[in-house]
Amino acid sequence: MDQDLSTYIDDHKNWITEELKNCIHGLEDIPNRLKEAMIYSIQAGGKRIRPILLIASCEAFGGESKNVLSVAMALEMIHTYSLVHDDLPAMDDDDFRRGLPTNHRKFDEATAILVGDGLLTLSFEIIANDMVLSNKQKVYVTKRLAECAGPTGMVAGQALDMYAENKAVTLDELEKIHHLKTGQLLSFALEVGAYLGGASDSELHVMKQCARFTGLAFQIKDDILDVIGDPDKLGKPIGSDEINDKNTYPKLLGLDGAYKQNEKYVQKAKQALIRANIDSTRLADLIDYLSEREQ
Ligand code: GRG
Repeated sequence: MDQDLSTYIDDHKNWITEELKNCIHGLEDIPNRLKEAMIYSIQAGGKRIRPILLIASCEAFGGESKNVLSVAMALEMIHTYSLVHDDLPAMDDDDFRRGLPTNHRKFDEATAILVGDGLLTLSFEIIANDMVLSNKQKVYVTKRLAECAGPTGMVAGQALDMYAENKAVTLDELEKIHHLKTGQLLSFALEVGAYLGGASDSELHVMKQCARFTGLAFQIKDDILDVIGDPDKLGKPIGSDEINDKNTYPKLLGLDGAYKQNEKYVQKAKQALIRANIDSTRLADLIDYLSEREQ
């Protein structure tokens, strides 16, 4: 990876992580165990790609990173909540996340549920308390965050994904699931970053297209990494006893087909950036990084 991009990612990752930790450390009147469990998942690693995309998108339209810090943190809190809940026994029932015991394994199931609830609500609180955003900006950000994360966004995607388990889905159905489940928070990052950076309505329209293709490319790469890590997941029939029952791009398209689809969406996302007519080198590099990442 280009040294400049690598430094940009590392610097922002460290900054966001510090601010998230400080935010939760600073909460008063919160039960110790809940605080400890929230900090555990917030600092357990993670690429921080959503806040970094939000900041880069804001900067591409002339905005400053410090002005969108609370929104970037709110977005990462919601992402973290979704992972903590996704790992629960009632959902994916995972023992490890980011190389560490999942929240409910380290603490307990009820605490992990409350960690997710706490992070979700805290995200809206920090936007409401932000001293830099105007009230108009707060309303826009809150509305889009609720839409992207809620029951017509990420939560809908998670529900559709669960209900599709053990069933064969078409490519269109799979894209819908991923567009909602993974794509919505990534879309929020690119769209709302642009909005807060001062993008016009037509620029926002183009950034939404860029966001859609970026989200799909990200998910396809996630599926590819999953299969590369465990080739048994490729090609076994849905419903087979031997394998997990997830629908993935490599399962529908084959590994080569999934790589090609990923590349197609990366190109479409970058073409949208060109149409936005901004200095988008950083964003284009980040989109490449997402599709080339190894974890
Ligand atoms: C529980 C409401 C609810 C939603 C969960 C996003 C999600 C919805 C579940 C996660 C399942 C999953 C592993 C999806 C694949 C794509 C994805 C979101 C991967 C994790 O995101 P990264 O790679 O994670 O940004 P890090 O660890 O880097 O933060």
